[in-house]
Amino acid sequence: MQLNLNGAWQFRKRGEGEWKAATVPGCNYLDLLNLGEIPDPFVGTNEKEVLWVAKTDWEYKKAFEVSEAFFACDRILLDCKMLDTLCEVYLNDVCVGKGENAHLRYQFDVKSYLKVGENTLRIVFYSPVNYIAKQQKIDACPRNGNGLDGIPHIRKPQCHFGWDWGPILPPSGISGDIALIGQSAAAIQDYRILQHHSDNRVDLEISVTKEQLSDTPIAYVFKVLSPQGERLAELQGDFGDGEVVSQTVTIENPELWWTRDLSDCAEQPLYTVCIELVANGEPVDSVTQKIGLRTVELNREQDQYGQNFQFRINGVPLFIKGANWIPADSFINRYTEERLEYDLDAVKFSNMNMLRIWGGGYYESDLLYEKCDRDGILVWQDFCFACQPYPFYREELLQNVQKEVEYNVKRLRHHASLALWNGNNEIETMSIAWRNRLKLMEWTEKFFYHILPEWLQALDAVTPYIPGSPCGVDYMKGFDRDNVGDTHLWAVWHGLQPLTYYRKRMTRFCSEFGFESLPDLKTIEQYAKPSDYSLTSEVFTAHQKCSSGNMKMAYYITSRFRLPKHFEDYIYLSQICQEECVRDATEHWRRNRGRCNGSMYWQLNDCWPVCSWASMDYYGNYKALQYSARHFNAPVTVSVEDTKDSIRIFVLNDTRKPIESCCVQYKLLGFDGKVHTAGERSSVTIEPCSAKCLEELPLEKLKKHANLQQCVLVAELLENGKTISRRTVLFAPEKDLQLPKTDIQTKVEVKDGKAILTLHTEKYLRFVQVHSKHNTKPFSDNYFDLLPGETKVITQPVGDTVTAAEIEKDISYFSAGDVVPNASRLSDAFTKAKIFLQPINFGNYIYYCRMSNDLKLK
Ligand code: BMA
Repeated sequence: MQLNLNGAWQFRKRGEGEWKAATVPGCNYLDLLNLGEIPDPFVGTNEKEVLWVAKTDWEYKKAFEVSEAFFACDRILLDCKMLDTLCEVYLNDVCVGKGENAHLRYQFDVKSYLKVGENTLRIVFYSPVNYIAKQQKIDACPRNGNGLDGIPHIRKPQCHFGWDWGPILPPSGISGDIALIGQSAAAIQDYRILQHHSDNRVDLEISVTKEQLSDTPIAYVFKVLSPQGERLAELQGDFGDGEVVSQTVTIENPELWWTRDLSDCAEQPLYTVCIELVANGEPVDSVTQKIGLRTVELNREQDQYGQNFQFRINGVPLFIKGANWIPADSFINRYTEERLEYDLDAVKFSNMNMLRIWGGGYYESDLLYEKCDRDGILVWQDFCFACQPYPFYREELLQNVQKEVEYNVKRLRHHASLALWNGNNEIETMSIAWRNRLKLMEWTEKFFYHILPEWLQALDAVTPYIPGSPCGVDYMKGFDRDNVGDTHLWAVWHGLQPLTYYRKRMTRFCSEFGFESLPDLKTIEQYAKPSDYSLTSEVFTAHQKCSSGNMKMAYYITSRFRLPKHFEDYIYLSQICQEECVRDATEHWRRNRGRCNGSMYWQLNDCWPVCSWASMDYYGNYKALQYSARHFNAPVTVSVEDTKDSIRIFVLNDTRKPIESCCVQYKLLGFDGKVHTAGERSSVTIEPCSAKCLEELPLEKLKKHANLQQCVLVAELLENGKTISRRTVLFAPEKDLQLPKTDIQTKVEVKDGKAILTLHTEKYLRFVQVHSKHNTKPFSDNYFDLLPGETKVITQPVGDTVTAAEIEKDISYFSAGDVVPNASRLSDAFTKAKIFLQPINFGNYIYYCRMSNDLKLK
């Protein structure tokens, strides 16, 4: 029996003023915004104006009726899926419980406080900002470079308090579903489904633990359904005197679950397991769990390069292609299922097989993992600790965290997508700042290397665990090394190293690296006025949270392009640099597959409109990187390694099938379309899960055919005579070339809700951007090179009411040859030097140079 308590509530400042309309699930900021009592924090510099909200205590209340029938239940729970965060819960003015952890589901036993008829629930939330400030005075944690100090004192997404891409907007409120649940006879306290894989069969060991609520004897029913919904097994029996029962169901010829790149199916097969408790022939509690049949391992064996870091699904080694995920909105309650699908569409569009749910945010919603199960996307799940040491020596914190771990591990452990538990984000890396605080150092080791894995062993011994990311071989040993563990490579960007830096890094697995860019103009228009359009304006600085971030974009742009005259071109160029940075690194690691096993860039998404590392901005506009990832992450793709001496053409195959009679063609093409030289390699077999170099072209030889400054090298992978993948390489930075200006003949049609754009050019065009002024939906491709004489068709969802003429007006075309320089080359060099010499940048540069000196663990 359930009574849903979501919906209309009332709220006010604690003990003050009139009650006003609120919505649950929700939060104080959203309620105030709905009432028009605060300006939109995402616009202009409003973020600063609304901090008072987080410095205030709030209370929420709701009156509701409870019928007499409810009281026939043996137990009535007030079920709160998320209380954010520090709160007291009053039912009919009696305090029935407290909340102190937003990562935890609270269930309070309230039968004795309820009455038939009207009841009132009131929840008082205490200011998270005041709380952490107070706790800091009692026990100061090291300063937080990313936002407010003292965040380790509260169990709430740490990025709520500001991050180097996120605003300081820590909400309070009833942020998850809330309901009364009436239970009778018995309830499921815990259940477990373990898989034992052997030749062409999987044994499912299903167990359930009950909690007895009355004297009634309890029976159980287990059902297993195939992915198509047929009943494969049904088992039933009595609990007898025990609290736990366990049964095994065998599945012959199992349909295995794979990641997207290892499977031919758009959706993965999921079996259903239903567990039911029965009293007097009536079901009293049940759970339905979807599972995917698969094994997952993190192979960390010693090998010729050191110690491996390689995920395996059903024994098949993977190259991980993915991105880091942050909370999708500063106010998560307005994040809808539709938006989640949209974001996961971007993940699929970009051919990713893993998402890392980063530890400064949430353990995400059930929906996210369910959809990843469906789509064959693995999840690397951080525990929610990031960048700071936590005072685990405080018993209250440890107990609080233990409940959080138990709840979330039980909630997520059955997901086919779950591939890894990671203790934390970057606590060891950052510890340089608090190395003298021995107690913090000791407890960081104790917690992540001993306490947490011991808890985990009892809850989920199946999913691999690492103590932190990046990790080495032991506490504070090897987390920045290439021969062990995973790495976060920030020498490019934070350390101002050149983009080519990654080519020197043969990391076993890169779980973070990235490059910032500006969001789409449509997004900028939401928060800034044209008068703010400058990287140094107050509004732009407020929407850039990384110190010196806007200047760093300019710094890197100068390495390949001229600094532009028009502000809009900064958007374009920053996105191109970002795309090139991540593409080049990922391809490098894929070419070295086996030794390098993964590339997950920082970061997929944004929680508000901002200049950041995201490949898709807050409003869902794909940046150049999101498009490019579709190609560089494609399971089968061509890749070019260009060095100062040669061009090497590779084919990368991440599928389980060999590519038989693979054909690669290359040509050296003048910008005007003249073919200076060409060649082909065919009938080569590329083994499954491998990378192979098919051709090496010495530059000396190419130079004999043409002036390389006026040429592009095109490498293509063909299947049945059709190009399925293409790479283009220039022989000098764009700023030193005479790139043709955009001159495209276009044809626009609308069919089945899609715009079909046919583009044709007579000259070589570099990084063609097709931009819509109003439509956020992604094009089928974008930021591509067009070859002389080429015709390319791309599509974009537009709906049924738009005409071709309207689309023609809405869309513009731009390419690298169109960038107008702002000033002289000397002035660009001067700007670059000035940025480099800023103390924060120069300091970081030195730090990262030293970090990168010795990349091997001795
Ligand atoms: C990584 C992350 C985040 C941060 C990002 C960019 O280290 O773990 O903490 O936002 O870098 O600096």
